[in-house]
Amino acid sequence: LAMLRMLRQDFAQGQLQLWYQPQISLQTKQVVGMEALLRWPQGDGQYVSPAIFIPLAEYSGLIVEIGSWVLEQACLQIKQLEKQGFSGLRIAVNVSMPQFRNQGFVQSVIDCVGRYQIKPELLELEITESVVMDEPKIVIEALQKLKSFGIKVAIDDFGIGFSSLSYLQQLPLDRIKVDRAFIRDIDQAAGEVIAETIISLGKRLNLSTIAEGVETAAQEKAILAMGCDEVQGFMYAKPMPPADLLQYLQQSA
Ligand code: G
Ligand code: G
Ligand code: MN
Ligand code: NA
Repeated sequence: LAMLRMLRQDFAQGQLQLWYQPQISLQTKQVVGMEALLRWPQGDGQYVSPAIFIPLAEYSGLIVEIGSWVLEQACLQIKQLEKQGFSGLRIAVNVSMPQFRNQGFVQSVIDCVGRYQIKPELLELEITESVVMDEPKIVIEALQKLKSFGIKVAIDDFGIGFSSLSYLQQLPLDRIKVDRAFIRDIDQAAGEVIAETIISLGKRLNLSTIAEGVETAAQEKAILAMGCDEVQGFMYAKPMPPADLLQYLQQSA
């Protein structure tokens, strides 16, 4: 595959970028953290969508190397933000199944946190329902070790996958990310009921909830009324390159 060859080459040459999308507390309106999102720039100023190149990286196994680079960048960013006076901001990183299958994964995350001497609770791992369902035993065991070290765990895109609710009990979760499909449809009866149900499920399980893809004031109002804790969406900020992050944080402080 030509695209995989290009991805491998650009990654090796340091061309991949890690961008950050702010996450905001609905109670305080303060930025509480951000999600790290890969970007693959092309020569013409365009970007290949992660929806295209992440599956390719997963299928080929390249995601293991890319993923450890992402973790390294995220830990470095947490450290840099701390030096710049933003010491309590967490960074969430997406983790794919091939990374969990790698024997050294848990230790490599712990080592990374140690190398940068950051608080483990400022690093959050995002896993999707499909990752959980793929190899529940491997994933639960790895997350339990990481959790006991202090690292946070969020379940991503919640509600659109096919995970059994019993995994909400078995996984050492801190946060549920309500998939943006339900936020988009929150002005419709079904979307509203589903968003509300996920948020109250989270509350009753003592998990923090974050709504993804919030784009309008009406959507914000609706999830606030449902008791959602945090938001992430274009209404607040789009994913931005690290060079823009400090200025954004200073402006919103
Ligand atoms: O930023 P955007 O909406 O285009 O990202 C699409 C998807 O790509 C995200 O929802 C996420 O699942 C995936 N993605 C982005 N960055 C990473 C990453 O660093 N690792 C993994 N495994 N997936 C990522
Ligand atoms: O990992 P996950 O698939 O949840 O990644 C989140 C993706 O959602 C990112 O790629 C980001 O670009 C996208 N996103 C974040 N906020 C919004 C939003 O308000 N609207 C839309 N359409 N997409 C968003
Ligand atoms: Mn995510
Ligand atoms: Na998501």
